[in-house]
Amino acid sequence: MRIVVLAGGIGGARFLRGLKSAAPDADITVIGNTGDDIHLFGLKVCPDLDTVMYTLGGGIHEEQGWGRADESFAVKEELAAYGVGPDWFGLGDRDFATHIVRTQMIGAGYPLSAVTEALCARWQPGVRLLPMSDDRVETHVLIDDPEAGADGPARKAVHFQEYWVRLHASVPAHAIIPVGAEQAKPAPGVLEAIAEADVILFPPSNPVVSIGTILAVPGVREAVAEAGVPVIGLSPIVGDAPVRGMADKVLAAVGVESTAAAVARHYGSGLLDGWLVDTVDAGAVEQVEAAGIRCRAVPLMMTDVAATARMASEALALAEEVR
Ligand code: GDP
Ligand code: FO1
Ligand code: CA
Repeated sequence: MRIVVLAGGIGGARFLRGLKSAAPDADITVIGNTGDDIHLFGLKVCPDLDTVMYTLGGGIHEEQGWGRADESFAVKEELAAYGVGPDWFGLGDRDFATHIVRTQMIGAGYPLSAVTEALCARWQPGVRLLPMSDDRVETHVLIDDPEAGADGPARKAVHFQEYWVRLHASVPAHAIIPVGAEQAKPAPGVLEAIAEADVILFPPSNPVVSIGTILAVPGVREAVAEAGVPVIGLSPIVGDAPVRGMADKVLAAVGVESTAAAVARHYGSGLLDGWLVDTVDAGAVEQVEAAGIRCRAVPLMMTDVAATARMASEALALAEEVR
């Protein structure tokens, strides 16, 4: 069975670990979000691609969910001693090596998709990991500008990582802008994988800045909608709040309530055939089905690989039900 998964970072990566366990013989292609990517110290950092690669390859910092296990921070300390920032983004020494290799290969002319394949040759994630695009797409967030003068614009755009990591999404987001998305082309293999899939899954990734950004690459949303195979999503919202992180802040920016039903309606029946909500949200099933999306309530907490594998099995079972 060929499974395509549109994935962000931690939510996507942890789900994929369960999916691999539930469907060990499946051919899994992951289309990864690159809107979180940021250039720091002259290096290209791809947080979501790396989170998937390290998690499936056994190199992830388990508790943190991003970055490398057994990390040290000598380079970060030395940069700080030079007064060279930003100091709010924690790049570890082991992680730096990944960004150096990536940046060097890109400088030599390799597209990000080829670089990702080369990095995965080391990590052997057991899935085909494709960036959504080889073109630069950078998510920016429109916020109030506390330093705005009386005549200037009252708002400013900051990089997603600045909003998320430096500001902890503590100020309202007025808009989410995937800069460059309109001009971006899907990376080689992306549209082909979607067209050849037997099932397409939306893991419990951020609906706006992870899956939303992937769908913003021209051609991807259309390819998913027209693939003619079941498209099944799992809610990242449980009990009217994100399980982890600040997805509620970016959902508010696009006018979507932080409920499992509202996220399903946001994707819509034109895209989604099935939606899994957590058992605490069983009351949402009827609302989701009223929107034309088949819905089931099952435990959706990825507490360990076995529990996550059961979630993946439920998603695949729902796919057969709607097929
Ligand atoms: P990010 O790029 O690291 O933010 O990761 P993703 O976009 O892939 O996923 C983030 C989402 O994962 C958050 O909105 C969380 O609510 C969701 N999430 C994290 N852990 C769990 C879990 O155990 N169950 C469910 N249902 N969602 C989860
Ligand atoms: N997230 C943080 O909250 N703080 C950090 O210092 C941080 C550093 C970092 C370095 C490499 C990397 O691949 C990811 C990193 N993340 C960090 C996570 C990253 O910002 C994620 O994109 C967001 O958590 C949401 O997707
Ligand atoms: Ca992300």
